[in-house]
Amino acid sequence: MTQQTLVLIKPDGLKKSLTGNVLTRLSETKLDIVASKIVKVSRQLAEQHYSMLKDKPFYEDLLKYIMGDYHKRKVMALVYWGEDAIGKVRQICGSTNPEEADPVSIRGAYGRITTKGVYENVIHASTNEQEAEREIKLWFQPEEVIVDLYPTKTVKKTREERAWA
Ligand code: IDP
Ligand code: MG
Repeated sequence: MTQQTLVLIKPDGLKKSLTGNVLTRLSETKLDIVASKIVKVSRQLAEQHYSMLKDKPFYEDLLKYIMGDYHKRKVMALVYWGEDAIGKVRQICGSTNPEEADPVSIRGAYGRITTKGVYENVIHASTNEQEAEREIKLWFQPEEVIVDLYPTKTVKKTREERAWA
């Protein structure tokens, strides 16, 4: 089944110069990258991305983590696309808890738990198709993705935009 999945290289991954390593590991999947960008994560985007976890005790620290308060204020966002994309990417990521993750997985190899209890696990990947759709639509606009993943509509935008001078 052809699927798409959202991948984020989190601020700890960028701070530790792990981008190349992570992308190399993900290339084992032979999936296509169909979108990518560097994002400065706002509080609003962080809250929307982790809305399902808002009742967890680690929620505030998680927001700070993904916004880059502890590392660099940026994440790399990508969409991977192809056969069984969701499972293939999750497999290489490893378990959520980096101490329990397979040592050769990305999280097992590069993740850590901070003394504050935050799981700094380097990478985010969608867990199912519903989550992938919600997350891809949150992080990317249709024109930023080079294939048609979901139905679109034409809207007239009137707000002023910044352009190269
Ligand atoms: P996932 O990233 O493997 O899908 P989720 O349960 O969706 O795991 O949690 C999102 C993120 O929240 C994790 O990647 C991790 O950074 C953080 N997190 C999850 N559970 C815990 C926890 O028990 N303690 C601290 N941080 C956690
Ligand atoms: Mg999750």
